[in-house]
Amino acid sequence: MKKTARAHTNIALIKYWGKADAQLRLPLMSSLSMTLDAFYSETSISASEENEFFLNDEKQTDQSAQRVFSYLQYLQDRFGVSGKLKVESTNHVPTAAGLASSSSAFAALATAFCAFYDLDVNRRELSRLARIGSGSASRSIFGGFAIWQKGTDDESSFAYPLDETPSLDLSLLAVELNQNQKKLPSTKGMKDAQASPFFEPWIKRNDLELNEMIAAIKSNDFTKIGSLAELNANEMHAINLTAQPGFTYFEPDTIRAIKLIEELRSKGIECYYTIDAGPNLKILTQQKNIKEVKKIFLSEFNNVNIVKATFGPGVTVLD
Ligand code: 2P0
Repeated sequence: MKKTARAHTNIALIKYWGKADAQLRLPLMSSLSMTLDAFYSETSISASEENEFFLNDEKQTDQSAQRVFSYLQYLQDRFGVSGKLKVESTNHVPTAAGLASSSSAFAALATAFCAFYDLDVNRRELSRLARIGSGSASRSIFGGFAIWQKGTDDESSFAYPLDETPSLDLSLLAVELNQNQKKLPSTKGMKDAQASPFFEPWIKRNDLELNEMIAAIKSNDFTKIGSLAELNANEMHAINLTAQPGFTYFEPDTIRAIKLIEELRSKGIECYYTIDAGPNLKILTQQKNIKEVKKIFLSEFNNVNIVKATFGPGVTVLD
């Protein structure tokens, strides 16, 4: 018997960037994301003679396999089930997009695990299980806009849907400026960032920024959503720069791209950016401006890859 689940990647508009509990992956702040249609992971679980992990048809034996196996062991202990498992995962994320993400991977893995053992879990519990695999995965259980409320313990830290099928005209352009593998894993980055003198003030702003974003989404206010997302991302990167010692995910092309977006805005082409734990930008824009934004980025940068996405669905069991 084999069970397969599909989960889509999400991009945070209000970022998760700090843990209160590393084991349980309890965050220091609530976050809000957009699930994307264009990028997803499909993961199958079946019984096996030994634990095996295949990613895009290649058997993995490195740290990524260890992370998957120890997560499966955690789930087996939690539910009192056993057996060796074969995990086969395919990332439908254009490698060019620089969007390979643990959010879709662990959401699909948690869901395939529950389907394989026929466990009766609702989506809230699924979100809690995915969270323990990777924080951002808690949000990929849901489509559209999802909020991960930070909570105070395993029980109370989960994501829930804000609007799974938004009618808002909002597209995301994933711009791959730099194909270099990120040098600083986000787990370490978010730990180091806590040394910034601006970390505490940022955490204090979390409720305010989250509520403003929720209000902007409820009123379909693209301008407000875009500006708030850009501000929140810049706050996260400001904290990295001011950690002791400071660091940044930005590359020279990241700054060039930020300036290009400012230039586009000054010409009346409305677009905003958000940036995660890497040098690439995700541009938030609307249908009428996609063509122009793409054209200008393609003419300013050599070899840039741009992939368009909009709202995607929550996790599903395929068979
Ligand atoms: C987010 N990021 O909210 C933030 C913004 C990157 C920047 O969640 O350590 O892979 O597995 O819980 O979820 C990336 O971190 O971290 C992330 P772990 P995760 O999307």
